[in-house]
Amino acid sequence: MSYLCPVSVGGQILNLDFDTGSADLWVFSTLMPSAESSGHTTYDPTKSGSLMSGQSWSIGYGDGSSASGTVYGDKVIVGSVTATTQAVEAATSASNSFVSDTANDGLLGLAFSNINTVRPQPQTTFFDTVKSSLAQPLFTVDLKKGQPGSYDFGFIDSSKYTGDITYVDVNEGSGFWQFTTDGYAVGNGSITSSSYTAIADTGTTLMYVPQAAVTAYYNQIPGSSYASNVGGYIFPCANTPPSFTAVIGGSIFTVPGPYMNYGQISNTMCFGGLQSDSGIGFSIFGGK
Ligand code: F41
Repeated sequence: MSYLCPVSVGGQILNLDFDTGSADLWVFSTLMPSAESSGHTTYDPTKSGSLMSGQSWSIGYGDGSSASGTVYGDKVIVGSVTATTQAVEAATSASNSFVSDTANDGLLGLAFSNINTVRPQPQTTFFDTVKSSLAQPLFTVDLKKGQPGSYDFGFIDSSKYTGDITYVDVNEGSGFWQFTTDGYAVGNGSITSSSYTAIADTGTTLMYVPQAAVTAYYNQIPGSSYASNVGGYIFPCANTPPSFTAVIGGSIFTVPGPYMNYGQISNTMCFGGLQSDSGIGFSIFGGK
């Protein structure tokens, strides 16, 4: 399940999925065949948009989904934050997983603008567009289990965290919120030092980490196994999985065991929230 936020796009309210793992703001639009847009709220660029002539976009995501279309300049409002002229990428086509998810009318990418897919002239993300107008040049994410979370633009709400904030260098040249992670632990076990590159991706549901960490994790769950028919590690739902800890910037971050159960996939088995990153090229700290 994704977290959706109502966003005003040219005065029309669409439900957009906020994604720190991509850098395009694209929307279902009246330019799509009705077979694709049916059930979605669509952006009509003729009402308020200014065509950015000659610009187009095409994006493919890590899960194999994709979308493409044309580009308009228009006003975008998120909560109390306004981008007077934002590149709004109006879809002419979207792949089936987007078409079938009628709760979701598009994406608002919060990765770095250097991976924006508009060509020939890449465009800035909503955050880069509004950054200079914010009280502080930052946004925060507070995700919850089983209830809506929140994104704040321009300020740090001290009621949303406890303790000290840990800072880590970000390799923004990658286009992602990418940083080095220094180790992991399973449950109450000791920390294994291990340096791996990871990204913080609110658009990805699960966590994908190096195979060694995944193997160590499922070794602690009796009856767990890799199930090729469902493409991931599964475990008996009767067992509460252990917590998973990552070492980042000298601090430890622990995902509680009950959060590591993605859901039931058969009478007795559940799909694990921790999966292997092999083939991706980096680890992904997802969780939505
Ligand atoms: C909507 C935008 C966010 N993506 C899904 C569609 C996230 C995504 O593609 N994540 C992802 C999933 C993966 C992966 C790499 C990235 O599964 C295996 O490798």
